[in-house]
Order: sequence, then C-alpha cells, then structure tokens
Amino acid sequence: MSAPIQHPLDDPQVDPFEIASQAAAEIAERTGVASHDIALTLGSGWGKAADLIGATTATVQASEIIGFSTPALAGHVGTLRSIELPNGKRALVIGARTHFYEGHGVRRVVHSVRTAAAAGVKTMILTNGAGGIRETWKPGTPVLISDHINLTGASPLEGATFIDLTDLYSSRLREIARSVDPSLDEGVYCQFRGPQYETPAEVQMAKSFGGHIVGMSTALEAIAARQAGMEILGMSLITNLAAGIQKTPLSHAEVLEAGKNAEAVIGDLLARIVVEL
Ligand code: 8IG
Repeated sequence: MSAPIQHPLDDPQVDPFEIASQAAAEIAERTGVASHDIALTLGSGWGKAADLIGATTATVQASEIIGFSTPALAGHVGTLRSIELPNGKRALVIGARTHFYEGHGVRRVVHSVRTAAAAGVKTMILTNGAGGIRETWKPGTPVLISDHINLTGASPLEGATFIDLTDLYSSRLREIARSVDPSLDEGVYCQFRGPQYETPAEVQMAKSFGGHIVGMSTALEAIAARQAGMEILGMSLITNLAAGIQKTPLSHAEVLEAGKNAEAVIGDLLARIVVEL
C-alpha cells in the first residue's frame, strides 16, 4: 500500500476545482454566508484593510478548510474572514497566501483564488508587498498593477488550456481605484520565483522587459482568477526599491517596517475603493 496523501491537492488524480468547491461549501457553512461578492487577498502591509472595510461577521482558520495550508510566514495571518461591507456586499478576506517559493506546487498557490470563485466571488482583489523599479516610488507607495510578466516558468493552468490574458488587471477597476485616489500610479508586475530577492542584474532585466514592480506572488493567482472568470484588481505596496535601484542591501525587516508604516493609509485607501467596486 502507498503512503497516505498528505494534502488533497498533491494527488494528481484529484480535480483542484472539486477541492475548491468543497472548500467554498465549508466556508459557506462556517460563515453562514452562502455567497460572497468580492474577495481580497491581503499581502504584506495590507492586513489592516480587513479591519477597515466593514464589519467582520465570521472568522475561520484557513487551515481548517480543505486544501488550505498553514501559513509559512509570521506576519501572514492564516485566517479567512467574512465581512459585510457598508454597501451590503459580502467580502471574503483571505489572509492565508501560499507562495510558489514554498515549493508545494501551483495548485496550492491558487487554491484560495479558486475557492473564492467557487464561493460566488466575481471581483478578486489581489494585493502584495513588492519591490519598486521606478525611483520615484518611495517605500510605502501603493501602486496599481496594470499587467504582469510571469518569470516563474510555472502556470496554474493544466493541459492545453489556452486562456486570453488581455486586460487581465481590469482597466475598468483601475479607473474606479483612480477615481478614489487620482494620485495612484500603475506599473507592470514581474513575478520572480524567489524566495531570494533579485540580483541588481535581474532587476535591470525586468526593467528592460518593461517591468516596474518585482514580487513573488500575484501573477500566478491572477492567471487562475482569469481562468475562473473573475474581474481582477491588483495592487502592490512598494515596501522597498528593487535591488540595485536602492543603494543599500534589501532586508526583510526593512520590508516589514515599511509595511507597518504604510498600513493605516493603504488600509483606508483599499476600504474606500472596495465600496466603489
Ligand atoms: I515586500 O524587492 C518585497 N517582495 N521579488 N523583490 C521581490 N519580491 C519582493 C520584494 C522585492 N520586496
């Protein structure tokens, strides 16, 4: 007899969309909310938004829902929250992100996104902490993601699944975000595999490719969100300038510090955007 499968999404025989719909059913049962309208994945620095967008009606440990993994990083919360927005819409806040660099495969990385879609979500807000290539972006600057370059060599799509990625980061939703804060800049997000930060040469490569933001999370999630038919708003908090753009070495502590300092401002910004979507 073979060893028991540790995680349902690691079994290639298992349909990841089936696990996502089971997860959505568990969330509906645990939160008492049959269907959610909007989901938000809150990355580094964005956590405060969960307290500002509306009234939390239920909090669930993600690790108790099928397919979710326990968070790899301190500072990544590991909860799913159901929030009632002031406009009556229901938001599902995903504080539990699985990163590609954890090495558990792309199915686990995008499980939360697929679960959101199965929970009824039509609008997926993906946020992250990231490095900035544009020198005018000071640490603490929130920017809209306008497009991405996926440098991971991976995809959440399996088999001959040809999916159009035009206007992946909805220009309609970016317009709405800019109607809330006209000063919001935007840029192309380059996803590296990580977990090491880039070399300065890699940052120059990303820049020459047309990239403005470097990160380790959002592109794979956005592809899965598009596959699931959701409209996507992507936002990065620039917590540091990318390697070689800033003169000093990058440190995780510096990144966390910049996130902490910006938290209240970007949380408030996101709260004002969410009600307009
Ligand atoms: I926060 O400079 C954060 N995440 N790849 N590069 C990459 N990811 C990041 C960075 C960065 N800062």
